[in-house]
Amino acid sequence: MRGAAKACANIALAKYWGKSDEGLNLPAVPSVSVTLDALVTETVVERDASLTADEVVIDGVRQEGSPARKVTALLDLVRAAAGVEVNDPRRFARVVSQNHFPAASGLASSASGFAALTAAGARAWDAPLTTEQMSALARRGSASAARSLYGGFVELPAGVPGDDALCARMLHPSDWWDVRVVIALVTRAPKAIASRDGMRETARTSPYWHAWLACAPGYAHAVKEGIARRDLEAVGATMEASTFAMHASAWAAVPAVRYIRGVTLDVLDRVEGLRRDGVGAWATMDAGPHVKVLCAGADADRVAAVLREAANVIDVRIARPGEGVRVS
Ligand code: 2P0
Repeated sequence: MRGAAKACANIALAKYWGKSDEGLNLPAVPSVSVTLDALVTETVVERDASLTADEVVIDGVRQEGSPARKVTALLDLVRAAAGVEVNDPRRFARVVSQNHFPAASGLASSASGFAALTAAGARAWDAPLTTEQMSALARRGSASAARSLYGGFVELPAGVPGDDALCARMLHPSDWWDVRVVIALVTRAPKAIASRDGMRETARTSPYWHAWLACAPGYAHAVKEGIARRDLEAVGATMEASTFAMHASAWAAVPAVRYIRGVTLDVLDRVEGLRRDGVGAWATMDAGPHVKVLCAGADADRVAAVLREAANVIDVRIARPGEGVRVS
């Protein structure tokens, strides 16, 4: 009757941007990520036959409208997998989800959120799902969530339209490589453009969309090879190339889809400065202005200290490769 799950967010080292099938939420390009132990979402799903709709509370706030509908849509997939009748009047549940994140938006909470929701829901309805099947279901909520079912270093291939079984897979466990991701939070403002809308507009209007599609598989391949060799310079440089190619394709949309703010550039200057000083540090940004810096475990404190000096950096956190979803 009740399932609880904890999932970590993840950061893409080779970026996902764009869909091959909007209905099934299939990515147009392969992506590679590292799961992060410092960004955790904890979700409880409790079936309650007295409810007349799913009740959704995220970070203490009752959700209505689109966020609640997205949760219900994912729970409908879990319920279907468990054999619950579509119109069963006793099918509803109470969902309580808490993000244990530093206080700022745009930090991949949809990845950890949908991963935890899928796993907690599967337990609540005793759905006989493998991790692969849960990853495929979580993907329907948010493609990056498919990766958060797994710990360590994770790949999500591009999806062939219609292939609803597409799931992520673990490449290497969390103890494979002693790297850190240093997260610099630069604003508390909510995200300007939902990534789903940003991707759609990039595909629809950007003259660089096809260039992005052509380049992205090469980035994913190079990142995978680099992780296998534990080659930080190769992974870091490719991650930056993937990041800037993704953002450039979005900037060229009409009107521009721009997540990078002035303070983002200031942090990027500091990361370049670290490299000039001989510290192996490489930056990435997702659908928001925050900067995440990949570096060796031994360099993380120095990188964090330099980022803390930047004006407008609100908070700096150091994350290690984290574990996959845990259910109780
Ligand atoms: C990623 N991002 O690979 C990329 C890089 C943002 C930039 O996955 O539409 O919330 O729900 O599948 O997973 C953010 O997009 O998008 C994302 P949907 P999602 O991490």
